[in-house]
Amino acid sequence: MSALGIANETKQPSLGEEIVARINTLAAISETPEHLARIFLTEEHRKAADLILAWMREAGMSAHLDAIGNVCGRYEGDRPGLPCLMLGSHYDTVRDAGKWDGPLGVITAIACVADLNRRSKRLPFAIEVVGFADEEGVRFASTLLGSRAVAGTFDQSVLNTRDRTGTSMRDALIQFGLDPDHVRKAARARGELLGYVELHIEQGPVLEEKGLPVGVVTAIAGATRLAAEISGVAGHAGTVPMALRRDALTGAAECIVAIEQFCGDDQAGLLGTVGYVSAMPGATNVIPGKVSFTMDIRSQSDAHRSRAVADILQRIEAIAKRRELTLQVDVTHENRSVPCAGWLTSQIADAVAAEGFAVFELPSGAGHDGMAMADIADIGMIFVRCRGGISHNPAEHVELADAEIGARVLLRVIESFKPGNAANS
Ligand code: HGY
Ligand code: MN
Ligand code: MN
Repeated sequence: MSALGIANETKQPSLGEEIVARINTLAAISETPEHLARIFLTEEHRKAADLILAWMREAGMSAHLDAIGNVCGRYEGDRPGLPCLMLGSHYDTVRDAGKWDGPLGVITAIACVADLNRRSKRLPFAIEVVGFADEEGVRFASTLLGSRAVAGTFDQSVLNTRDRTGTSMRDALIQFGLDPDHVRKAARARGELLGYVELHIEQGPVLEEKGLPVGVVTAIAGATRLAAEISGVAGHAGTVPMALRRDALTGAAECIVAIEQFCGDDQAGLLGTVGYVSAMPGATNVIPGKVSFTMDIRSQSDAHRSRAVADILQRIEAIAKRRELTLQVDVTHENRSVPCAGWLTSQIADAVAAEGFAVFELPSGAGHDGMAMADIADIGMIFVRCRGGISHNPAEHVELADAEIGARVLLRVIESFKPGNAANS
């Protein structure tokens, strides 16, 4: 404070203030200013990576861009080369996104390391922070690309998938300055990681309803994503009688409503979403001849999800058959449910309690990079409350006080971290 009692302008902002400021700075890096979109292997990806790498270095980490475009920072332990506790989340977004989904975990982890660094505190293990380059799978019909590369489970065949403009992932990597044949260099070995902890917004309304700023995640629900194509016969809107039409779009519409009804009638919390539809040739006076749409089916139980996908396919096949349409369906993505490790969950719960909050455990209905990281490390997750449970929406919001509490919990998890028996097995 100055003699006049005015706060010194160089005062270190609180963790929450720093996090919120950086969330806003990162959100300005977008394909368009009106709608936040930061998509894999674009100019915005590059700008965001450069910014996050600079934040990592400022926090006392060595930092580099890896072979798939993830940003990776490392803060050494009390001697160099120790195995690490890895913290991370993603910095790509969906289209017309909120600014917290993904970046909150990356920025909070960096803020925690910066705090340790300011106190010159070294731990008996290293800390690594990873910002994954593609979790959402917006550009190519495949999700968790960044974390799969780190987990060593990146499927080389996805390099041949094309975005909606026809650019293959292989070419997009080359244009970005990366070598598609070297993606495997991003892979880490199980023994290098003591565990993986991800902080993320809840993306649902449960914590708000409970009046709690943070929650302890027990498991991440599995998901199946499918791409459907329905073909009928394109025709003249003014000449083909209604009874003689084979309209692909009305067929797709009936399928979409059937999916909604099937999932709505399910008593075990099945979720089904058709998030993308495209009709061809796409003119007011032409009966649609071909329609593509996606399906995203989720459940806490893998067995229930598999049965539901089979039942849904049976129903939409019957609709297509009755309407004399042909239906082609491909599975584009399949993730099993992933449990969080009990020993990490209990360390997170202890940190929440030590910060003075009730420990509340909940599963994640959304997918997260932890699903891929579970292949090489035990995982734990901290959820932070978001307003109205709204996510994948520009209205997504986290209060500064909750960002601060999330950071305090993560910092406590880091400083009290004890490797579990299951780690490195
Ligand atoms: O779709 C998901 O669950 C995640 O937000 N990518
Ligand atoms: Mn998301
Ligand atoms: Mn996310």
